[in-house]
Amino acid sequence: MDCIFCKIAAGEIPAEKVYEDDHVLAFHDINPQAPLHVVIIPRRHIATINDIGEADTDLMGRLLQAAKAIAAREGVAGDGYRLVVNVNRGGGQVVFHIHMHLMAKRPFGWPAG
Ligand code: D5M
Repeated sequence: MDCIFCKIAAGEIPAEKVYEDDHVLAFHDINPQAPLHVVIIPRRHIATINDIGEADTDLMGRLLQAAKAIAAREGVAGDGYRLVVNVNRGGGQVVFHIHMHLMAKRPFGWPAG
């Protein structure tokens, strides 16, 4: 499968990892939109949030647990951070392997752009 995030998860493409466990991997975004911008992915390929099933409920929770751990480790939990999941092209998704963006260390407006 020609998926860049699968290749990162398989170690075939380098990434600046900040977190990993058996199910989840996180690395610095190659095109950061904030001073801290981390991409958090499930190791298993799922294209979009539209494709998750009941059996993926625990895995999706693990993405949030990883985000919490990374925020604490990076020292941004108290000040705050932005978590974003883009879904399909209309939602701004470019890489079709589910991922959560963790961004911090700058102000964030609302509604999101
Ligand atoms: O966001 C996809 C994100 O993935 C985008 O912010 C760039 C990032 N990206 C793409 N390729 C790489 C590699 N090789 N390393 C690190 N980050 C990467 P989306 O939500 O799909 O718009």
